[in-house]
Amino acid sequence: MEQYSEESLIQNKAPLTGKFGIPDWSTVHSDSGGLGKKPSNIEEWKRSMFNKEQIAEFHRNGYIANIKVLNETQCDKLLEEYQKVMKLEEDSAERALFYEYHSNQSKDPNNVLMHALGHWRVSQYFHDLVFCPAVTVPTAQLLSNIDEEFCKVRFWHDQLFAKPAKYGGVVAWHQDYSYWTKTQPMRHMTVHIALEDQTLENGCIQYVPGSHNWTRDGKPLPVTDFNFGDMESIQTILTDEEKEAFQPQPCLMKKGEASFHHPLAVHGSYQNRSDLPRRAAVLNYFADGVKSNTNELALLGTYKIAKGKQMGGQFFPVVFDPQCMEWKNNLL
Ligand SMILES: O=C(O)CCC(=O)C(=O)O
Ligand SMILES: [Fe+2]
Repeated sequence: MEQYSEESLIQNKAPLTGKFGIPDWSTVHSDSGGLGKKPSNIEEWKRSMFNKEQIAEFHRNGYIANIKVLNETQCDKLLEEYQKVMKLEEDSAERALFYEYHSNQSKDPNNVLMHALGHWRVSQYFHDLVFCPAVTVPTAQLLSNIDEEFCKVRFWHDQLFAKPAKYGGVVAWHQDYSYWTKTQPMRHMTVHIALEDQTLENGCIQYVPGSHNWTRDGKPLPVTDFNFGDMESIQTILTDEEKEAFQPQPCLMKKGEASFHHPLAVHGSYQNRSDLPRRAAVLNYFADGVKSNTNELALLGTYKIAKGKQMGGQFFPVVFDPQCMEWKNNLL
């Protein structure tokens, strides 16, 4: 059952205490300023917009990479939070707020992948990242319909992918929407932020250009490995034509750069054999109007949204609204 109205959460400036007795940042539906000042005029907002060429590149390849979204200080603040998140005890109140938490999703000690969802609820900085204009403004452009420049965007969920030094594991080739059976239609977006430089040695993210057109009866490719551990398992379900077109492009992103990808863009990453960790912060969004496709929970620890009802409420805040007074007045 929904406890708070969206209106009250938009006004709310400090996190309310939830049932586990600690502040829950999902009760704040705006940037709290933890990562820096919000844009105060249209020129500042516009700095985050993609140009026509960038939008065309995204639609052609299914992704666009090397977009600077965070500065050094912001990355360092988030990395500090990362350290805290990695150290949380299994029975802590904080861990109870996560949607998922895998210390090593592969279970193989030589192939370690820490993967978590829901940290925006426990960390002010990860919360504020969800509302970052450098991420939300291009997302509103890329998800918009043909007849509009921007659409209203909601947050779906966040993810951390951390590969420790030397034993860091792979993320097997996948399409994100193969895992997202609980929300439709497919108007989703992923933003993958490198919190430290990504290289071939530390397992940078890689994309298969054009693979956002690969479907099966209009649906995504089936999941071949729920734990992301078997890198090449996708090959077992590709057509000969897809196998031929399977030419991954590594994205050598600098600390603070991001890639934006289509929900069907095939991507993955190899092991981290370097002497330093490789950590990424991932944000997932959908266009306002996306509906629940299940009567079950979309994410553990949230509220049920009946099948056919629009996704929204405490856990799926609006992060960009082209109709919001601030944006509209400034555009006039
Ligand atoms: O960290 C990685 O290499 C994989 C991330 C991923 O699957 C994503 O950003 O959607
Ligand atoms: Fe992914």
